[in-house]
Amino acid sequence: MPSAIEQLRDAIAGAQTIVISGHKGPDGDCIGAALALRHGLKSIGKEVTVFSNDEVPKIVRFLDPGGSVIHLATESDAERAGQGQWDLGILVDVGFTQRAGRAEPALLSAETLAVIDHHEIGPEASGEIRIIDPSASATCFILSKIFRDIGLSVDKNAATCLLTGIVTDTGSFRFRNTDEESLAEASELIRLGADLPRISEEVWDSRPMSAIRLLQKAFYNLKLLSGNRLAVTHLGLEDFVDAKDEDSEGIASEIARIEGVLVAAVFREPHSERVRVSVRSRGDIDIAEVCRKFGGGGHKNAAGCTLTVGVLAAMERVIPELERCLESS
Ligand SMILES: [Mn+2]
Repeated sequence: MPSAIEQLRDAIAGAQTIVISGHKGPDGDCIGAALALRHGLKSIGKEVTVFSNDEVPKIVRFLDPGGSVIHLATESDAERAGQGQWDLGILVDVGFTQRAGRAEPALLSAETLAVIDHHEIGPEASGEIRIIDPSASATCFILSKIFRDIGLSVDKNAATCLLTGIVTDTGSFRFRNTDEESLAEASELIRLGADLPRISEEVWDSRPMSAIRLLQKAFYNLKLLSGNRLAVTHLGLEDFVDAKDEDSEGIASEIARIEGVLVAAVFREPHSERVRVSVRSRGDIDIAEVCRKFGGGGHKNAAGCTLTVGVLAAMERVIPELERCLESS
């Protein structure tokens, strides 16, 4: 029985057309992984298409100056994409095709589907080929480790894409998932030409004013609960008139920085009655479990969920669960 890595290597070797997508609400890891694969696959002559349910977030747009990621904005885009006959589909940074949103039909139309992910997803994950390692700091870390084994070579551009995923998912090597291996892999990627100063500049130090305004509002709405161990804030529909949801990226981590706070949650309603909740925790407090109760998921210390109610109703439902989680740990 060939290993999953061997299976993917063979599937790539045998494929001419390849479709790639990450999850809805793409982040640096998911876009970095998709574009690194695109670079590697194109350099060996494959026809590669990268789809995304949502636009590439601004912080990682520098990875795709040619705009190669195709944004599937409507259901008819999704349908058309699903008619392309792909030899191989690759889903990155998520375990279920459903979470690829409008890119799902394209992935499902592929003859073979591979999944590369670092989330805790269980045996019911999508794909015939699964390369899944929940202990990995980032999907880009996994990908970087296996890149050569699946028949691809890491050029400068691919190295920058891969390092971007590791940098964003580890918060520039500050989060608890930062391990010796991630640092070693990052070092190897820098040796291969990855541009770390550029990544840092684009990812952390190029925030649009609209994002700072959201942060301002989030701090204004900040409340400390459960004996100052739970920090909660919210952004309502009206706060997103001049801002996009991606502008609220990073607010949860910002709130979680407060001394003594063990759990931090941001509730935001960028679209009416669709509240996205981002939760961060410290130490052994597993907030992914709380998010799973609401149909979401993630990692022990960084997770999220979406509720189809207004922002205040979402807070009423989730906050007691977070308080319970704090009390029991
Ligand atoms: Mn990731």
